[in-house]
Amino acid sequence: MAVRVAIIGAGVMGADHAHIFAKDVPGAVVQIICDADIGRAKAIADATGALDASSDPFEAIKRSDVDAILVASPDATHQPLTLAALDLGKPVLCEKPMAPTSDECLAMIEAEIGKGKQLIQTGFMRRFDPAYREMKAALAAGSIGDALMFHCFHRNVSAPDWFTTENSITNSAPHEYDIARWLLDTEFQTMSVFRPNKADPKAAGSPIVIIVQSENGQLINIEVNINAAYGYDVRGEMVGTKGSVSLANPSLTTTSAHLTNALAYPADWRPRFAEAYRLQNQAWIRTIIADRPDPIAANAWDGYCATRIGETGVDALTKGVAVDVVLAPKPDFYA
Ligand code: ISE
Repeated sequence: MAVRVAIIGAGVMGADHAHIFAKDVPGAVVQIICDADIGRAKAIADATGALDASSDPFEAIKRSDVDAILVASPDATHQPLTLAALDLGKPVLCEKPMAPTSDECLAMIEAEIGKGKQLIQTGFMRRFDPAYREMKAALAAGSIGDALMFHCFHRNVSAPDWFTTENSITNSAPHEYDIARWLLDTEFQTMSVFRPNKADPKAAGSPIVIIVQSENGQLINIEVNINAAYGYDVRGEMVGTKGSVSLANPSLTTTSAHLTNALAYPADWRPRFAEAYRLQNQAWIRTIIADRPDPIAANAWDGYCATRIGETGVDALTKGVAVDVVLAPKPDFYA
C-alpha cells in the first residue's frame, strides 16, 4: 500500500514538495496538504492531485489515513509538529532548519530516542545532489589525495526585506555546514565570520564569509551572498593534496548570440537542486517502506549540528572573533 503523506505548509517548499510527490515519488500518495491559509492549501492540493486540504496540521498528523509527515511550514513550527508526529510514531521529513534553536533540536532528539527508532530525516537535500555525490566519490577514491580545503559560494538573487545577515548564517549557510560535514566526515572546531566593511550591516542579506577549521584539520570557507543579483549560484571546490574536484556549472547548454556566449543561472534553489529534492523524497519513502534509515540522508543529529553551528556563527560575527563549535555529546543512538 502506498505511503500516505501529509505535507504541512503550502508555501514555496511545501508546494514544491507536493509537485515532486505528484510526479516523481513512486510508492507514496499525498493524502492531505495543510496550510494556515486554507485557500492556498486547497489550490496546491488541486494543482497536484492531493486528496484533501486542511488548515489544522495537528489534526492532519493524527489522521488514521496519514502515515508520514513532511514538515515544510514556518521554522518556528518545526519542533511542535515533529514532536506531534513522533508521539504517534509517524516518520517525519523535516525541512531545514530542523528547528531555529539547538535546544529545540535536542528536545526533538530526546523524543526520537524515546521512541527507540530513527523517525526524523532532515531536509539537507544536497547530499542527494549528483554533483556532490560525485565529489564524495572522488574523495573516497583518493582521486585528489587528502582533503585540505573546501571553498564554497552560496549566492541567491535577492533577499527578502526581513532576511538579516544572521539569517544568512542560520538559514542559508546550514546547507554548506551539512554538506561539508558529510563530504569530509568531520565536525567543525572553530568558526570566524567576516562581513565586508563596505557592506551595510543593516542591509537585508549583506554578504559574509565564514571560515571554519574542521576537527580533521581542514579549512572550509563559505561565502554567502543573498543579494548576488545575477542568479542563483552555488559553487564548491574541494582541494586535496593531489588535485581538486569542483561542482560543474549545472547549466545544460550555453547560448551563442550577438557576439556573446552565455549560460543561464536558475532564479532560485528549486531548479538548481530539483534532482536532489526528487532523490531525497524518494529515499525518504523507501526508508519508510523498508523501515530503516537511509545511509545518506541527514538525521536528527545532523539537523541539530547545523543549527548549533549556525548559532556559533552568529556568536562569531557578533564578537568579531573565532569561536569554538561546542556540540552536545553525540548519543550512541546516532553512532
Ligand atoms: C533557503 O531556505 C534554502 O534552503 C535554499 O536552499 C538556500 O539556497 C536559500 O539561501 C535559503 O534561504
